[in-house]
Amino acid sequence: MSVETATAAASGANATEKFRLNKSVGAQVSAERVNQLASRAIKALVDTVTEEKVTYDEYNALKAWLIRVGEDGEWPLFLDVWIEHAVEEVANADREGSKGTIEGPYYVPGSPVLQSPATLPQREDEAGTPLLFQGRVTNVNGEALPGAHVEIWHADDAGFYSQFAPGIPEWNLRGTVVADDQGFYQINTLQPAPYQIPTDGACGQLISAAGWHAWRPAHLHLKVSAPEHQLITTQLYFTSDEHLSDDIASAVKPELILDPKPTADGKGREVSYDFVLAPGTAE
Ligand code: MBD
Ligand code: FE
Repeated sequence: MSVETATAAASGANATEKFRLNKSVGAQVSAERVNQLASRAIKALVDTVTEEKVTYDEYNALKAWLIRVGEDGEWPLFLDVWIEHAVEEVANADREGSKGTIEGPYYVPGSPVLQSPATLPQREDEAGTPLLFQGRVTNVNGEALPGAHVEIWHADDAGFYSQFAPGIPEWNLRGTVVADDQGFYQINTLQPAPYQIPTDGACGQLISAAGWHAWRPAHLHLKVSAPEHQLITTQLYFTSDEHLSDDIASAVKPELILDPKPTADGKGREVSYDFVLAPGTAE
């Protein structure tokens, strides 16, 4: 058996492959709209060159770096870390109900369906502090949404995601939890670790060349949905995490910070969070 290590190229290749598989490009975009957006984006780069007097050395460094982003499969990572937060804010600016934030590159649809109260799939010796995460899913009038789906995925205690880092069981720390007939959900899992985006690929190269850091605060990813309601894609963070105020992905919002308390048995932590879904269709 070969010993696999978590490389940027491997996790980037997985993220690129999953994107191709799961996110088919939907609506056609009109020539008018493509012209508007492409012209504006190119102009932003051209203005940067002109105003900053970019040299040929710098231009070639950019070219080499862009080629490497593709080779490392890091376009999903690059876009989700530096651009998606703005797309999410535009998309959900007028939506009622709970706040959302970015999906990021590591979502996989079709995780095991588990009735609440549920325990997420995990290894026998899964490391980490137990976390009981629970709450209620309602509509904007506070009425229960029985059978709502609380899809959750998160990194393990070492900061790795199943299906993107090697050697982790397929659905580890991923599940689709079905709320009970009063909209309550209860999920037993483990405290995720703060997450450092891969440092050995093109994105890591940019981060170190610019003197930035690669950290995201520890987080749970969620998609919460119910029939005839708008699906919410969100993340939840943990109070006193040192990266709440400097998330590399700019995806923290004050409404998304949990403050778990020790459980009665002293072995883990528990926290409640309610989701409010706006009327509408899934996406
Ligand atoms: C992550 O886990 C993540 O959530 C985002 C947005 C980017 C990279 C890794
Ligand atoms: Fe993440």
